[in-house]
Amino acid sequence: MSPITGRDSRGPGYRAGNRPTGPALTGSGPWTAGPEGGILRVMTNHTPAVGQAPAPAAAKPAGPGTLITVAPTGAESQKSAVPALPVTLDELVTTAKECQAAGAAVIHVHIRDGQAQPTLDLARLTDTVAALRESTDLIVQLSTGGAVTDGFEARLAVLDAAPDACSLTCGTVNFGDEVFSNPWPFIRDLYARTKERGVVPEFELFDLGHVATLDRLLGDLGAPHGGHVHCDLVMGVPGGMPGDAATLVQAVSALPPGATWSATGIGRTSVPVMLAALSAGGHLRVGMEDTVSFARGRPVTGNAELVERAAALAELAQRPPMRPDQARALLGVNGRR
Ligand code: KMH
Ligand code: ZN
Repeated sequence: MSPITGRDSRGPGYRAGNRPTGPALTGSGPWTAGPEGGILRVMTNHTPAVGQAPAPAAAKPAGPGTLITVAPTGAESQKSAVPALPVTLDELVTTAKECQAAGAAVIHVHIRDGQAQPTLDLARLTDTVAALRESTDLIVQLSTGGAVTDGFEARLAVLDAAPDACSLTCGTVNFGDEVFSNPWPFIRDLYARTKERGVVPEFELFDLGHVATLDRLLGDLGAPHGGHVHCDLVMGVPGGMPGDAATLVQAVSALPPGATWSATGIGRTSVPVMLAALSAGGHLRVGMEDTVSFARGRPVTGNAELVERAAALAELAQRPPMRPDQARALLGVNGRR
């Protein structure tokens, strides 16, 4: 994901009229807000006393396998500048098959229109979900973040394409010269809709403050569909948390008990974040949404080589890539609908 787009992207403020009309959901599960949990606990973890080590990681250590998510396209890079970027449905399906063979279990999907520009067109999204299901076993996770120019109503409507899973970003963040807008009412409505529709959310955390919002969300509305909390630390966005090992350890220590997590580093933070995540017991996200350089001065030739590198490092860490069925069990993703 390169947040340098040059497009005018001042997002609209969240309007009450955008809200879905589903029933209010009451909190349940271990995330009830209160003195022992919720925001207070997170704030405590964020601010160790001077000279004191950070609290030990509360999130669940990864099991024997590594969940690899591929984010092949994103909404920021232009096909004209990055010819290897998959932008058509055929290119996306080809990449998806290659990435599954290389060790990916989840695909995080942004789509493009006929001019290779980002779109949230529902018919295209629905066709994309069907095509990926037809050709791969990957868990299909649609982006609800879209592009910084996308409105809240269109981002909520992504769930109408009935994916297995979706991203759910837990707060607003500066995004290069732009703003990726995620106000609380939108987050809450999106989360409620995931529960109504039976879509498993992945909580995307671009900054440490987003963890407090995740705690608030779980406290207010209870556990996600599938019953398991899985987060993705998106690190190194200009305006978000930096992509380094110290920040990763801090963020992981603040996650809700029992949560699993992956991490992705944007641009040149890709490899350091991957190594830090593996050593801290986390899972991995890689792909051309997040980096278009394989190494300094060497453009990525395709998503599969990023997945291959992640899989090789996971093997080295003695936590080999999970198969899609193992990932479904971990994340609580139902069988095919
Ligand atoms: N394209 C970014 C503005 C997501 O997919 O949920 C948002 C993003 C996060 O990529
Ligand atoms: Zn994305």
